[in-house]
Amino acid sequence: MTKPLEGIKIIDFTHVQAGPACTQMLAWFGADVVKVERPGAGDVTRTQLRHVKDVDALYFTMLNSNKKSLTLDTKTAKGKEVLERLIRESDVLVENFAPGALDRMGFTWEHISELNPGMIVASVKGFSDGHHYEDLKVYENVAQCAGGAASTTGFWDGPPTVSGAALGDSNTGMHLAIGILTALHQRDKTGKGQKVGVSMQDSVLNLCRVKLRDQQRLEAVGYLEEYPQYPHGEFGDVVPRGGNAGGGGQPGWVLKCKGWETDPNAYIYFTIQSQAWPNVCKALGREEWIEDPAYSTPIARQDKIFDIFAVIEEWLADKTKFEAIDILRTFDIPCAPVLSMKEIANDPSLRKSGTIVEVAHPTLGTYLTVGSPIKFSDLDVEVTASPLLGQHTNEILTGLGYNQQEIAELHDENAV
Ligand code: CAO
Repeated sequence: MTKPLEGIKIIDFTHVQAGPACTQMLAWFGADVVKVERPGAGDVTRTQLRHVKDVDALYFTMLNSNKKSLTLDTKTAKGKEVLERLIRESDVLVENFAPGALDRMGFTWEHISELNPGMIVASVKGFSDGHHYEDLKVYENVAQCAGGAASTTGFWDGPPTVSGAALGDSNTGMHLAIGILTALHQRDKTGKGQKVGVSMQDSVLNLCRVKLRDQQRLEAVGYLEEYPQYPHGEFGDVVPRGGNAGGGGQPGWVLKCKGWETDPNAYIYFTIQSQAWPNVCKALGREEWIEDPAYSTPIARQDKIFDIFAVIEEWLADKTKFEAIDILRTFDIPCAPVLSMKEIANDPSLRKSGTIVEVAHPTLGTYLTVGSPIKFSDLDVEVTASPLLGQHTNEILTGLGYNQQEIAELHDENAV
């Protein structure tokens, strides 16, 4: 079967997480992704957080599957020449270097588009072009703080908190992938390439849209009725941290289940959605709350929402999180167990759907990774091992027209 992105050639000049997550996804969907790495060193994640000596770390293998690796020193004259050949016959160059690094290497947008007017140059930076912090180097948590996630995450009596989800890194990579596919689509119509830029700050903020909504509501009326601070607490002039409150109109909370004293994840998320309120009452055996005006509307419930959660926790006290969900699902109540990474790794449904996959790697052995979260009716996404450093160097150079002797010279001069 032909894969949707087959024939699209991508120069993958990315490192760490944000860029590699983008190009990995495009590789899954069939693009020919050539990861360009510095000879002898490669992507820093090959060695970061290793758990097997001298073997590529999971940090690398889980973000670079389905790619090829070309070692190339693009600061040498010969290396630049190889990159120029590669640019002439590729469709997309993706990079997430520090601001200005590609220019300093001599590969400005003008130079690249001169070499190949159809080229799409896609970049991740910490902040967008022209931003007053545009010169900053940025990592995950820095972006979460700059993008509004940290100030709105955590509990009101604690400090700003970052999420375990890679909102700054992988999320930015996903935004970039959308940008690249859009630019490819436009190129089909115009024949022209273009620059695509995504900043980590912007990508985090795009996921914090509801918090910007809340800032405006707060400024208009002075309170936010779905936050735990309402009606008993105080509001200042900025969106407060709301603990585990729902971000939308559905109040909810993380509630203790049987075993919470010893198991840090013996909890469920319970949502008191308006439409589900009669069923919540039935599940709890509190049918009298259905018609009681003190409980029957969301606004009536809000001042005693934590008393209601306490009643639900009483109900949960003799049920494991899985037993509780099995009961609540029969009442059509939106809820889920808080799953640990161990439970996720072994979840039969995630294995069956290909969201958790086992990959055989030549030196690391078999490891687990997250497969495609996007499912297609006409594409099976196969996840293959990440390349060893320089595994495809000679193959790619041959494809670019270099003969054996020239390849040997490139190696001798440490250009590849
Ligand atoms: N051949 C020769 N030189 C190479 C090379 C190659 N194949 N690949 C990289 N280099 C050079 C770069 O040109 C750069 O050189 P100069 O500093 O002389 O311009 C140098 O290696 C270091 O690149 P860098 O500055 O990007 O790397 P860093 O480790 O100092 O910074 C990071 C890392 C991530 C903070 C920075 O790249 C960055 O801010 N990127 C944009 C935001 C981003 O993507 N962050 C997310 C990372 S995931 O958490």
